[in-house]
Amino acid sequence: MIYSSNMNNHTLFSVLIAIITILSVTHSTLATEVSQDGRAILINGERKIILSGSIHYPRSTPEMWPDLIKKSKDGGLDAIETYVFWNSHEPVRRQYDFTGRNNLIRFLKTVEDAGLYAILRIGPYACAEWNYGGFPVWLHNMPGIELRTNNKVFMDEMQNFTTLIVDMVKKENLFASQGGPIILAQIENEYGNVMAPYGDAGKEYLNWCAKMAVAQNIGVPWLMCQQSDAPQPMINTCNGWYCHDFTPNNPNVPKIWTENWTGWFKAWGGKRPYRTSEDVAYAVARFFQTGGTLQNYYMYHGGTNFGRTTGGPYISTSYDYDAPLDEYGNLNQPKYGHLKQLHDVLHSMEKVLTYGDILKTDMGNSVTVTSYKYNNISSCFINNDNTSVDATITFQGQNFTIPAWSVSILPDCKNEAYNTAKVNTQTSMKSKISNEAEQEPSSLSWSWRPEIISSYVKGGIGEFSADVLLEQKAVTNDTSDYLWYMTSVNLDDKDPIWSEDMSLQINTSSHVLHAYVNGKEVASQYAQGHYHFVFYQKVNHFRKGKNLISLLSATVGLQNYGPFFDKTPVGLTGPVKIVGKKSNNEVVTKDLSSETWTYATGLQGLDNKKLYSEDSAYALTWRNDRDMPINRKMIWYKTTFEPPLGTDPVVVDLSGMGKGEAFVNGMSIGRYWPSYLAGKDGCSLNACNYRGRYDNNKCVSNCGKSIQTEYHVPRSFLRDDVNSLVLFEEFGGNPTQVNFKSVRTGGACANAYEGNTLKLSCEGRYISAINFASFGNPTGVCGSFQKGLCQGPNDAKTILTKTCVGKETCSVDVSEEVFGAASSCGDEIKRLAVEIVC
Ligand SMILES: *[C@@H]1O[C@H](CO)[C@@H](O)[C@H](O)[C@H]1NC(C)=O
Ligand SMILES: *[C@@H]1O[C@H](CO)[C@@H](O)[C@H](O)[C@H]1NC(C)=O
Ligand SMILES: *[C@@H]1O[C@H](CO)[C@@H](O)[C@H](O)[C@H]1NC(C)=O
Ligand SMILES: *[C@@H]1O[C@H](CO)[C@@H](O)[C@H](O)[C@H]1NC(C)=O
Ligand SMILES: *[C@@H]1O[C@H](CO)[C@@H](O)[C@H](O)[C@H]1NC(C)=O
Ligand SMILES: *[C@@H]1O[C@H](CO)[C@@H](O)[C@H](O)[C@H]1NC(C)=O
Ligand SMILES: CC(=O)N[C@H]1CO[C@H](CO)[C@@H](O)[C@@H]1O
Repeated sequence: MIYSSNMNNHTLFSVLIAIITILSVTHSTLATEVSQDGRAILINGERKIILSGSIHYPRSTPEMWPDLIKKSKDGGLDAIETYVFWNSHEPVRRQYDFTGRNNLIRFLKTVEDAGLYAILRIGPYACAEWNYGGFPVWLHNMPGIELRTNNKVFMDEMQNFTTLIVDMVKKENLFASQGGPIILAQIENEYGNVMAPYGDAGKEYLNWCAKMAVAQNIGVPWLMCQQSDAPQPMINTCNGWYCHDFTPNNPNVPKIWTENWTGWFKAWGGKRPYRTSEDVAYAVARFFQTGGTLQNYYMYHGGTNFGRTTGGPYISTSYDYDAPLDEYGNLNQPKYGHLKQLHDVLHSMEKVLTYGDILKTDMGNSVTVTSYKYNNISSCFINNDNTSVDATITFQGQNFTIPAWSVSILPDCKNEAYNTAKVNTQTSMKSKISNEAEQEPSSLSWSWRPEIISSYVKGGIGEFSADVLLEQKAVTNDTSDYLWYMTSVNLDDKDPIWSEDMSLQINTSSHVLHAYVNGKEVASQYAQGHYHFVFYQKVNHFRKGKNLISLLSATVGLQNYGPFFDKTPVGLTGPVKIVGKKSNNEVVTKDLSSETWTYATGLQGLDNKKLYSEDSAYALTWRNDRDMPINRKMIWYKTTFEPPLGTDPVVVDLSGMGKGEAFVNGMSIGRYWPSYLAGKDGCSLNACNYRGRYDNNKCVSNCGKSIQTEYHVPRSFLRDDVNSLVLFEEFGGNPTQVNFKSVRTGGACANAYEGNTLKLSCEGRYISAINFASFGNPTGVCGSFQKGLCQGPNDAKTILTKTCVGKETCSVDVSEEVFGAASSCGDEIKRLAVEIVC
């Protein structure tokens, strides 16, 4: 293999030449050689700095891909990385889907057309908050299978799918060895984090993965992330919040960071996690300071979990991830711009970082100078890891101040080109504009119909029966979120449990459980973040004779992480009991777990009749009368709307709704659950302090609120004239507040340091006014800036008004030449604070 690490440079070179010769005979496009050594990935023999970002193709639309990828390139990325999502491509065994959002080849070609590299994580296990880790649930139900271990049934299926993907990609000449964009591929994923419980079988499986991958003969190196014992020639890589302390398991492979988490995902009922730009930049700069040469942002664009693709349980439909590009593909400023500046500086130092000699000097108190020397070039990083105290150090006769928890980069070891804590990029504020086409939410007119459940709750009619409680995935293959469990029980007043005070007690691994007795609703409960809960509810209407108990179990995304995550049960795990309390307080229970249970998969309207579908045969069964039910369970609502004008991204605000699934023109835009509010405590009123180690609980907002009231409706789902919105409401809601909005930049703020050029932009609109501008030591935060004690003599507001108002973008040098000498500021580094209105 060309990337075998035990070859010397000379052999490597000859092998490469041989391969290029072979390839150039078969293909007209010129092959790109990808190899590696202890410092970096080499492209055509040259060591490279590679900045990559994750974009998962099914989380946006093919119409969005060119713009997302162009913005990634403009943001200074060299490569786009994606998983391959097995369950989207092979929903039924040997029946494939590579259309629309699943068009992997079109996505890779879009990356190629933009002139970027691609990193293909075939997995096929995908650790991405994706339903069931990307495994099709039919796989789980194959006889004799064990997932992610030395099991022939599983390995045959994994090899079959991996080979299918590799063959498709090869056929289109997309590997770099064929002249295509893919420079690296990945097999398995973070298996090292979970391997121990699998014992020897896990180790055997890992070795098999490596052999199977190598045999695919793709001509570019394979990665295994979080795998300290990755067999050669797999390159093991690091994932995490920080990776500067990581060392690969082989001195001849470079230090690669495959997942640098730019933020974190959101969960229903949870608070909103975010990660500051200062801290992401700090983590990246520390990685390159300590010899890293390839790193990937997880995510660069998070996007949307359309349909039922989200993992779980309880992961939200928005997968925004606080990434540099927001859910809709807009720039998330200042993160995008602050990282772009870092990328530009790192690229400018590519040669010295990949070929230079490294010298580390400890300056004490958590300050280190790392200098890189190559020929006559010297470049330096100075980091201050102290979490509270800024450091002033003297280095090569010059004084430098390094703010706490920051890295300064000096491409010539003399002048600071970048400091991770000094954000010179504007902070954009998104405003949501109501739909001009529909003036008021109340102008949407709704029709409705009930979901028909009577055959289950009154008739107990299902598809088959069994004398046990069955696990939900085993019955449904996850073809629906819903499974009915129904049983009959005879009661009379001689029954020991018969009493005035009878309850249902159900141990369940359902994510949501709705209970009905004798056709009448009892209650709906859910687990609140856990995988298992006990449903408990008093039932006043048990009767003498036959009683029908109908339990509807719902999933909200299947478990996708952890050892044996695939075996996490869902559905009624039992026991199911009737609990009777006698007047003397004696408690008697009747266990129904081994009664005869009748099963029915799915809901009639949702899964059989597909009432959301544009060409549903049931179009005439909707009612337009004035008696539209509000806050009632199991109701369908439907309306038509004209889309907001323009090209800005569109969202539908589902405030007032309970829980369910939403469809636009027959396409699912995902599950919704705006009624589930986050806990009230834990949000700080102050901005998050970026200093100190980050984790996903450190910076949260949105306490006491819904994690997601707005749902992305991709423009490509919409027609110019009339569109339909259909809501399946499971818990009860009121659609009269539902409305469509477009998302645009409403304004921006900046607080840039002297010596920088500040770029201001309304991202496609015009700057209409300058609300505030001051050069000196202004105080306050965006929205409440105030002039400081010192400032330049020229009126900053007038200067900015002249330069910027009426333009889409403008640039201004933050300097005394422009704003006048602010000598009263003394030694303090001067800043320009600006607030613009779009
Ligand atoms: C589920 O998948 C298994 C294994 O592929 C298959 O045998 C079974 O028929 C499927 N069941 C349903 C309900 O689709
Ligand atoms: C996958 O398995 C099917 C049989 O189920 C076989 O026809 C097909 O050739 C296999 N594909 C690959 C790429 O091995
Ligand atoms: C380094 O050397 C090269 C060639 O000798 C020269 O062109 C270049 O200007 C020098 N750079 C610096 C920073 O001295
Ligand atoms: C930061 O520096 C201060 C002052 O030198 C010192 O007291 C403190 O222990 C340091 N803290 C950390 C976390 O490095
Ligand atoms: C650096 O700082 C020290 C201590 O504050 C001071 O004595 C020295 O003059 C400074 N050097 C330069 C070049 O400014
Ligand atoms: C059912 O849940 C109760 C309450 O959490 C627990 O005490 C009991 O052990 C559970 N029973 C089973 C069989 O899981
Ligand atoms: C999945 C995983 O590796 N998580 C780790 C990521 O890094 C953070 C902090 O470095 C750890 O706390 C997580 O366990």
